[in-house]
Amino acid sequence: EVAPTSPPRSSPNILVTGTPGTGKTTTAEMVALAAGLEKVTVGELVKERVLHDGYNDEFDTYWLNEDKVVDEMESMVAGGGMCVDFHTCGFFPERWFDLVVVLRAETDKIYDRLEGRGYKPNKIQENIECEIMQVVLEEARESYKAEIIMELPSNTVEDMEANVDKIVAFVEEFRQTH
Ligand code: DAT
Repeated sequence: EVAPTSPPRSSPNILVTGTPGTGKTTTAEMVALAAGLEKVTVGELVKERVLHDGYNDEFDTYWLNEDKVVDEMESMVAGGGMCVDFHTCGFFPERWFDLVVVLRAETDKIYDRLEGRGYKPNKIQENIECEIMQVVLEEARESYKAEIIMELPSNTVEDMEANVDKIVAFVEEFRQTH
């Protein structure tokens, strides 16, 4: 089987990933608005289009059906210009993304944000361990070239603004060179 070559894109596809509570959705929204990208919050898509295999009661989340997610999203990302946010990143085809942003946050920030969202203690604990173990960063490193991975701190509002500026600058540069 011959690997399909990446179609040329004049506008990049960006993946914003990280442990829940690191600020993906907020950051992706701001980037989409500032850079004129289309935003896809994969978690919402999974629920709305039933791209899952039922509910996992223990962790209050859906059992993700990765094949269904990839099939559903293929045509969305085909033309470029998408800003995608999701808490896991290894199952997307590598060719989809021009930039993979991994947001990072300190334990107490994650704790406060997830508690504020009403997460159960075991789910908060699981996510804090995930952040400490750099699970998402490792997954990104296993799945994408180092040159396209941008690891960014997301502890404060100032961090978020700086992150948005960096990502928007990438989008503008990409558009000028593609
Ligand atoms: P995620 O999509 O990664 O779960 P979110 O964007 O929903 O995260 O953010 C969770 C909450 O934390 C939300 O109320 C916004 C806040 N937040 C996120 N990143 C932040 C930052 N860098 N500074 C201050 N607040 C932040």
